[in-house]
Amino acid sequence: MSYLDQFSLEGKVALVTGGSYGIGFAIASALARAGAKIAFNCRSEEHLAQAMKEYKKAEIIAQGYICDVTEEAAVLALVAEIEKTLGTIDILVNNAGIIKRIPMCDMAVEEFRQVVDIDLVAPFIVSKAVIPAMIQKGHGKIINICSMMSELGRETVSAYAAAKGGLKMLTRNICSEFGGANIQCNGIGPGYIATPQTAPLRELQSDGSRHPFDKFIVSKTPAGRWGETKDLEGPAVFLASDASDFVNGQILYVDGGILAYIGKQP
Ligand code: NAP
Ligand code: GCO
Ligand code: CA
Repeated sequence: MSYLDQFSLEGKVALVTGGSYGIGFAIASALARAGAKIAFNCRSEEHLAQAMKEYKKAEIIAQGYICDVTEEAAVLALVAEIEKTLGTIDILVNNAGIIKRIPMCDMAVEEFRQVVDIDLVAPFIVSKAVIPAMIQKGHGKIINICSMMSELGRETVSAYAAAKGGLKMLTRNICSEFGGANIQCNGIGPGYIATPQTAPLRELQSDGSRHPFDKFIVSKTPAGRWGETKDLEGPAVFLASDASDFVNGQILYVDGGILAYIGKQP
């Protein structure tokens, strides 16, 4: 037994929601490299096909499914299919999420509801679908992908911040309700990570200069840079592995120091 065996995911089955690109793809790839068998889902056939090519290129065997995480019947069918083909799910990463950047008083209720549906209600739906088998098995790991907006607000992201703040508390509640069944539920709170979701915040201006928000975030980050999806890989393997068996209900912020920093003097 090597000391590092506690980080191994050999023999484990992981479901990563929204694993077709971005943070979900990176986390699924990391869990696979640590030994887990991977299942992921997304909504778009095109994204699924592209993701399967990318996983193959990375020499990762992943099973991909079309499933909208807000549809409970589809989620239950997905979990049953994974249990049939790969085995019961040991590790769930609730990663699928969207953001709408709209000033609150201009935001339609339906738009607010859609963000909360995907970013908060869906982690409840998927967690509820996998927990009974985790209890049966005597162990389980749930990792909820939270956000800086689990702690901070900013203009135009009211629905997203409400959902991610709720996801922080859902994480703590799953810990409280199922810690006794040896289920550890923790969150990862990424800082500002370069993915399609944040691409609008990094778009070059018409004069070729950097987006003001890009400059703002780099000044607010002690690391002095945007995060990359690979920055989340080690934290995800840690929280998915035996190495974190006594860590429960925590949000691990992987933010380059943003939450600790008042910001560079102008
Ligand atoms: P992204 O690039 O937009 O990817 C989102 C993923 O979720 C895609 O695979 C998307 O695939 C899938 N998805 C969206 N809605 C879905 C639904 N209803 N059902 C199933 N799959 C769905 O986002 P990201 O930047 O990688 O972010 C991933 C997670 O990290 C999100 O929860 C986000 O809030 C969180 N986060 C991101 C950052 C950041 O800076 N990027 C920071 C903190 C937290 P389809 O479109 O094909 O469904
Ligand atoms: C935004 C960004 C953020 C990031 C992330 C930060 O518009 O402020 O999209 O919300 O996605 O959640 O942790
Ligand atoms: Ca364990």
